[in-house]
Amino acid sequence: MAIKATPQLLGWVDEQLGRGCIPAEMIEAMVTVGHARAFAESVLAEASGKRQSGEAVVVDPGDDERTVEVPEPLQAPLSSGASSIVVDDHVVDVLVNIHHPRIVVFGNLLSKDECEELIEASRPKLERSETVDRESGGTELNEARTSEGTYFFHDASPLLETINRRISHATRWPLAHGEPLQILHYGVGAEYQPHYDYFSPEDAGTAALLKHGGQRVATLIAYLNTPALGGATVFPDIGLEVAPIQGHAVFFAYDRATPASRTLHGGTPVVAGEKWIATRWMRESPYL
Ligand code: PD2
Ligand code: ZN
Repeated sequence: MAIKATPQLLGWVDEQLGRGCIPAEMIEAMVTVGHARAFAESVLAEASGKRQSGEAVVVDPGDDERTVEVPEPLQAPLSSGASSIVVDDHVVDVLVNIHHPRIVVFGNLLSKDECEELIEASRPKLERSETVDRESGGTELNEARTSEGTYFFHDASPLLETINRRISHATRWPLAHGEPLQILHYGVGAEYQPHYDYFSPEDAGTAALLKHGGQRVATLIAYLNTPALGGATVFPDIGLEVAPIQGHAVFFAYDRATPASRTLHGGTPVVAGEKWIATRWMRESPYL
């Protein structure tokens, strides 16, 4: 089945054509950002056809393609801004900054002591992880997620308050929009197969999940230890692998709940040792 261009992409091509841009250069631009050449050519043909026939390109996205405001962690791009930011008196490094999709890899977001304290607080509470049941909006056991985990509310302890406040300030997204901090523990062979973190508009259970703060718009995964081997976080759509290093974190945002967000991501199997992470999912509105 042919892939359909999003209204945004068609609108962009239409706008560029209106400005007199050269079609071959626009195809190259689309290929550079990751579109297949055949797809880029078909988008160009569709937009040109509409222009020639006088048909307006409708840029207004349908409900499924609705875009929302998302956190923007950095005030300036790395090329002109600083490679570290000060968050609550804590110097955090900005190691990688990707614009489309929006991904930032932070170094030293958490200290070694904070990571170890979080792990020790979690150990007695661990239970086999579940995933969202797409039909009911509840949770279920799933072979795609073979970790064990637990969660903490914002104010569970002074440590939790400090960490959640730092994540809120580093991502410039309100504290109240964060879900409880999830702690995950993976043993050898455990993994989290590629998935999207947003709730799919097609799933029957989504309406119930959206009642608590609306759609998820961003994720921050902090690494609480450095696995001996394996356990990278991968983004297959863009060929990115993030090394799990104690104290570092990967942030990514999704302004639409569709694969066009290009935020498919997974945790690869741990090959040796173990992996501990803390995940903060962020909602568009206060999480209640
Ligand atoms: O452990 C990871 O690397 C991972 C990968 C994908 C965690 C999550 N998703 C998550 O917590 O959403
Ligand atoms: Zn995830």
